[in-house]
Amino acid sequence: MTADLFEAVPDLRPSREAMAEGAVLLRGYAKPFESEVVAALREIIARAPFRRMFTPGGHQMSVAMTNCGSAGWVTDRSGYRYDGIDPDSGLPWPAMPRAFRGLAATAAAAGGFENFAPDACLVNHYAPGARMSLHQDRDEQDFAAPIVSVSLGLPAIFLFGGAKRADKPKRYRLEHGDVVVWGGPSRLFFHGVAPLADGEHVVMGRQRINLTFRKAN
Ligand code: MD3
Ligand code: FE
Repeated sequence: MTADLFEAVPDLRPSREAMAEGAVLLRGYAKPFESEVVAALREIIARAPFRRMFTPGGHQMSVAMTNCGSAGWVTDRSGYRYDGIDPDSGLPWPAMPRAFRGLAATAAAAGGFENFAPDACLVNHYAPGARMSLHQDRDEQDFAAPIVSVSLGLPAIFLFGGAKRADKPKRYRLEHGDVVVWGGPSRLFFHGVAPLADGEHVVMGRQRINLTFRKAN
């Protein structure tokens, strides 16, 4: 049985670490999905290239973004929102690949959230120096659904605060293949990413990519 094999070979047992109530870190969970996920990612980027969007305040983000799925997260001078159309091409965002859907749903279940069916995947691209300041994710309709994040490439320091902006963030190093499921009370916690340190990742090169699966609508 699979469960017995994991017991007998402790290095193969997926690790789970509670970060807060409803937040679970599954280190290396995405490794078995790596080749399919990276291949699907290449196709998405070919159809909907990364772009650095502008915040409503007029600042250009250091993180470059794209999306797949029926809804995509966008920001411009008029605000933050989900939109089914890529504003750069005027076309619908690429469909959510099967490999993405499968990884997100099995990880959510492993984190305690059955039947997670994301309609949006925001793909974040960090070059060395790129960062994401402390914020909440609150542009989605349904906060009962978790958010699942998959880290690829260079390691990053993830800043995980609390319900209030003033709550001192804890720091977590997120590496290639790590998956985090954020649900329950942690769903609306403040979080961010420290400036990416330079380096070279054997599979992904000089970058970090984060897949963020959400139920937007
Ligand atoms: C924690 N992205 O896209 S992982 C974002 O690594 C975002 O690119 C980061 O924050 C990144 O909004 C962090 C994803 C994440 C997403 C939602 C969360 C972490 C979260 C909601 C609550 C708490
Ligand atoms: Fe976020």
